[in-house]
Amino acid sequence: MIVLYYFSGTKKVVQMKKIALITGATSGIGKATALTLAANGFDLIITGRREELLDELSVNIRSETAAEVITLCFDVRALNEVKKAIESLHGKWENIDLLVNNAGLAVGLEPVNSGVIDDWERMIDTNVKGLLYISRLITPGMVARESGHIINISSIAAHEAYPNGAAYCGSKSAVRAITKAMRIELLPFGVKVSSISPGMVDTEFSKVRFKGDKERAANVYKGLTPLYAPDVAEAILFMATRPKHVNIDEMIIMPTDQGSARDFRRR
Ligand code: NDP
Ligand code: 8X3
Repeated sequence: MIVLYYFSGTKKVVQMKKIALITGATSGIGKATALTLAANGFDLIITGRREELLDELSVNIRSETAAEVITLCFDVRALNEVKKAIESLHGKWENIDLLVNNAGLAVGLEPVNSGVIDDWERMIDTNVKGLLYISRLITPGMVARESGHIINISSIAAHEAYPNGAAYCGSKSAVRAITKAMRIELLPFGVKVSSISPGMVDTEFSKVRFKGDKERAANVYKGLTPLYAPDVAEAILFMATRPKHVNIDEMIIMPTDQGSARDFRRR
């Protein structure tokens, strides 16, 4: 909010639009969150590795909403790329109000005795280190302004470890622990930190987990109704629009057809 005083003595309060930076906005939950936040008054910085999808999304957002949007193309695992991208922000775009740490993935589904080490590195580097890199670069501004909100996308896998998912479950448990530590670290500065843990969401997630095997990916959602990305985006919008004195620390959101990480109602 800024307050303008005119020579006439009148005072005008101008509500500035909030700025949200969303990682992993090229697909799934991140893309739906971008569309939802844009439709609800946020200006956006959308990020991801696939530049053409970022460009496509920014065109859609501009044509469908009044939101201003800029794109930043980088890999969250590459600290130098993350730094360059965040340092390229100028003017109002430096003042990020909401950071949605969403970029992430599962790769492979194997037990620890035969798992692929490169898969583990991709998950830990993206889901854990990438989230920390972005947070390291964006939180100083929030601390200086004594305001801001970070929403980390965790998973039901952080709450219930399952077999063949040691690295993914571990990475999402790390996100949950990081969220709690960050909340306490940023408490003196009035910066909110939340996490949301979805169950099964039908996105590109399973295609990535099964390394492009479309049939195996489709089987995950067979016979049940999973969550869809806009369901999670709406929950993120709810978290992001609570009054200043309210923080949703943690939210678990599941499909009605899913009772736990491993229990499903399939018909
Ligand atoms: P998608 O695969 O549809 O989207 C993942 C997004 O992350 C893409 O935009 C991708 O963009 C981005 N991304 C992945 N790796 C990188 C990287 N190295 N650098 C930058 N961006 C990256 O999956 P979801 O939308 O489902 O996943 C979003 C988040 O939700 C993840 O953190 C996931 O773990 C979590 N989640 C998903 C659930 C599900 O069942 N789908 C359930 C619980 C949590 P690009 O490829 O363009 O870089
Ligand atoms: C994605 C959901 O159950 O495959 O985080 O871990 S699950």
